[in-house]
Amino acid sequence: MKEFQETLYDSIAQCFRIDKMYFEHKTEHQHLMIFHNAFLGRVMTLDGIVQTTEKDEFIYHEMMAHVPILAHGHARRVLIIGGGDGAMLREVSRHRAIESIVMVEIDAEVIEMAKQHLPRHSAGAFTDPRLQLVISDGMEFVRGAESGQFDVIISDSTDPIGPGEVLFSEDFYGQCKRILAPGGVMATQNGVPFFQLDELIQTRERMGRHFADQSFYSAAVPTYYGGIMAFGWGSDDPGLRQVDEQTLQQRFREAGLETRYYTPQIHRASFALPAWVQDALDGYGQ
Ligand code: AG3
Repeated sequence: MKEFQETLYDSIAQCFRIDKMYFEHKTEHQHLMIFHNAFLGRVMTLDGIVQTTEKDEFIYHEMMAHVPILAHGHARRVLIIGGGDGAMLREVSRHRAIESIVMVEIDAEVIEMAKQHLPRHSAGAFTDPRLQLVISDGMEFVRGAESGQFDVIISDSTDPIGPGEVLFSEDFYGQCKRILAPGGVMATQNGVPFFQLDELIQTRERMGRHFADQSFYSAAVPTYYGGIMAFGWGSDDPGLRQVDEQTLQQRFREAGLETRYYTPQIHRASFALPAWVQDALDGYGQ
């Protein structure tokens, strides 16, 4: 029996049975694997870390796309950093009112292989005429981008190891803030606090230096082992985090979205952090 054992943490690991291997290759940037697991469906890993599975990807992608977009309320221009599997793009493109989507992925091979072996993730979204796909380092892209041009930025990154590390730097958050329009918001993948508390605190400090309102929201994604995953939140408008349920309900209905995890109630509740997480953050930044 073949198995994949994740190498994310030192003292503990999760293990998946590989029922069929679709693809395994060292790309220009990272080690990419796509395999089938009888329970999870297709699973994609990068550098030994589970990125996404067919069974639970909806939780992560719905929460990272719909929470910032519906909190914003009139987002027209969205930037996705990373997200090579195409599922973030799929969720963003479901918002008909969005006029342009720029997606910046460092690894062209991840996109190609995901289109081929993980087609349900993008579900055709790569042909969306509103999409401008850029193959580039996210950090370089934001450095070179014009100020004030995006309403929402979603950083769908790997963990801060390897090519994803710069996407957790203070410079990255500062550049994102610069290229957001007034009233804009950025959301980031920030790991599982139970195992990655230092990264949470670090993001609080680094992101908090650039945004008037820095916070986190969360969701439990089963294959990101260890309980809730934290999503970073940065905006200069503290009101975006406090949009009431009725307003969200109305925006949600108007957008005509059908979701499996996201609801306006979940949206509101996801900003409530467990006391031990809140305590760990207190005293750092905001
Ligand atoms: N990227 C986030 C993977 C995070 C895994 N980290 C962890 N378990 N701590 C997902 C990319 C999906 N589009």
